[in-house]
Amino acid sequence: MSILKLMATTAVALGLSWQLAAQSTPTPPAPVLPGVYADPHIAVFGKKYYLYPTTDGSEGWLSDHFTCWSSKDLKKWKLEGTILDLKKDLTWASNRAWAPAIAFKNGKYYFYFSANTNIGVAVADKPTGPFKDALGKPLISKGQYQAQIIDPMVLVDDDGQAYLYFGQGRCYIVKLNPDMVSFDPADVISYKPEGYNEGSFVFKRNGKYYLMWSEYDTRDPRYSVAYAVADSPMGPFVKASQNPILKGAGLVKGAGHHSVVKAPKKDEWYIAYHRFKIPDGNGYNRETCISPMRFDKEGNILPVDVFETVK
Ligand code: FUB
Repeated sequence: MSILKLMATTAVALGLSWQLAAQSTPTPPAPVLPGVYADPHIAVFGKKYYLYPTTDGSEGWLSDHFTCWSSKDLKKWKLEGTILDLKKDLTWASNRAWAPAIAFKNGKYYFYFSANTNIGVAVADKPTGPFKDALGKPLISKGQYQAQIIDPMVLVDDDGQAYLYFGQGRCYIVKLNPDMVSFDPADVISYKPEGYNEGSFVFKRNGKYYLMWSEYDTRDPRYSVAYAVADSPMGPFVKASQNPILKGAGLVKGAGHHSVVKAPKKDEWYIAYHRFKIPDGNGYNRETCISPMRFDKEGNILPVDVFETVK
């Protein structure tokens, strides 16, 4: 075969295989929130679900406020408005409003958030706010621990004890005091499972505590979610052998920084996460999606299908 003929045959073969690959890649579902929102923290209070995301759309994630969204079915989401405006509501930080988390205790809603790489806490009587800065200063300040002070998560256990998880680069864990806005620094422990980067999230199922986190950088298409399990909220956690449980596929890139919710009165679980916006997204333009999350009989989390939506 002449060189020219070989080149032509190879080009046809490559073209065909590209076409086949394009045809076999499923179309990604639409995001659940309109626009660019990331780090979604999902929760259920009563019969309503709530989402608390980071607002994307600027290089360096310079957003200065947090919004809240509500839904009865996890599919249609209503914007409840701005629930915390750093410029108006804080005296100690004015931007980089990132990765919040919500917790409910003693009739109050506690909103933990990253602001200019400190962690703060605000309190409200309703999940939709308005939230008021509880301390007038950060709960944890930049430089206080050997991690970037971002990405808080609070688990309130069945006995009412609350646990705070936070940190990028390393996961710190501590019991919160009953007031939900303080802790004993002497009780802080840290944990860095292989691959851990940021975005920790914890939930309890059948007496086991699942600590989940995101691996790689959020601007990396390989961004993904892994988990470890323990018998106690402070560990020791053992990383599951089947990881990651959430990652991009086909046109879905950078799927991560997630949270998990259980449907009331059912063993039905959903994972909220962000991915690069489709089309033309990147680590600063991400969008929020929700997919079902399932377990096997042993309680291992099964890989999430990023093309599956809530039925
Ligand atoms: O959204 C800003 C930052 O990007 C978050 O704090 C990280 O977890 C990453 O998702």
